[in-house]
Amino acid sequence: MPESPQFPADFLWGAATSAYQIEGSPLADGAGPSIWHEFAHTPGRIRDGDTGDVACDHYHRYRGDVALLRELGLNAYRFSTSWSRVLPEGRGAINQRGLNFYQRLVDTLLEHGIQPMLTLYHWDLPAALDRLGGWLNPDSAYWFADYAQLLFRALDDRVKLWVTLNEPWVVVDGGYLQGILAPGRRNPFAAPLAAHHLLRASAAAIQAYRAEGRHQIGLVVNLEPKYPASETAEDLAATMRADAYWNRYYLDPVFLGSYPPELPEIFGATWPDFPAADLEFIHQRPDFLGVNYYSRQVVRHDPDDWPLAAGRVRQSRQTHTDLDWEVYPQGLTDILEWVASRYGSSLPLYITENGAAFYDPPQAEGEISDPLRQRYLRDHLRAARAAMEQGVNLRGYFAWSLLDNFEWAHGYSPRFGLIHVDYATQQRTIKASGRFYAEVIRSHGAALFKADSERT
Ligand code: IFM
Repeated sequence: MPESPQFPADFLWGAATSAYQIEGSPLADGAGPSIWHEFAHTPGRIRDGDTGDVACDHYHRYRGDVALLRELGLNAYRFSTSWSRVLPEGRGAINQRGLNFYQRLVDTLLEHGIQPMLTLYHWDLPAALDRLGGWLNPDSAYWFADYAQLLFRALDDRVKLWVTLNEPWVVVDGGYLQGILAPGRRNPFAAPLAAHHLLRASAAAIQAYRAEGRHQIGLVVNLEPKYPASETAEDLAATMRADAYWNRYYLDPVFLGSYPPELPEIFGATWPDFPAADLEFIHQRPDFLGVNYYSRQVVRHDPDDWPLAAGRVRQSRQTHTDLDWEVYPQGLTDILEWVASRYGSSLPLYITENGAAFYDPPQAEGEISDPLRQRYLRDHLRAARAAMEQGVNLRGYFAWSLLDNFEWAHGYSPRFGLIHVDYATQQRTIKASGRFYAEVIRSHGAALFKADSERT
């Protein structure tokens, strides 16, 4: 009997990666160093002293990796370009060999019938620009727009889905406020400025795209729904602060033209008085929004939590991943419905990342059984489908990640891949979750709703 499809025929079934996390060879063929190259080479910054020098060696193995995407039946692939591969100094002279790498990658994807979604910035700012202040320099918006325009001109004939920034929240919180990610600053005065210039940069790239691009450009944010631990006024207020900081900070200015009112309260004296003209400029509606979803937060007022006073209550009865992130599929339905209701139900949405770090070693026969990841995938895809049934305009899903890869300050120990990577040999092995995803794609989602015993 034919399986009844659960997702539209044009739904994008993808997987996501980013340049520094998989490519390796960060300085090859004339590329310049990025802040992540320098940060990873700073002793003590990354677990076990890991770096992205080799990573998954995707820079040399991309053809094989695209063949794996094809083998899984994916029709879309989200990747990022490394700014300093293309512009070693961040601006000025072009490194044609770096640009050629992305031309070859896109051509190979298209030869295999896989639609590229290209992210222009997934955290790896050219180190030369960081020396000029990085995202603290107001000119960073123009540097970014110029870099984006170079990529548009080179690839817009083949790339139909563009993303300006990946997760500006993480760039700012990890890189400028907490100092645990590149460039490693811990400065409450810097964070709101970096956030503001990132938003200006995204708007400048959207404006540049509107002038000459022919397809669609969007923004990708990481969202985490916030639920109060109790109904006390303190917990409810803490939940609102956490929601403003995590979820509305990078969306309200873009879609509504203003920052959430809680932010000046959170940042206190370090919150600048931003010019109204900047907010007008930032207020440019992208063609779509990418949502990265991993977990939720149950919030309790906690004066020791800086800067939000909004602590996380661990839910001991729930499964947690190797990074101690609670597995909570319902949160995906909730956050998608929230986005649609707050920013407009016609806005096309993609789940641009979703996945879990679980370590499952290869078995003797070379198989890799990863039941917790498989269940995570199944339950989150079901949650996505539930949101669609409530009217959410969801167009695609990208699993994080295609391959096990460099998980930033955690190094290589957390494994998110649908495909296992043996870092000593670079051998790739499709995990059981990857095979399951292939079956889901082949059946247009019907396999998600079969009882485990029915699946082949
Ligand atoms: O690996 C990261 C990715 O670079 C951005 N989003 C979250 C993933 C898992 O932490």
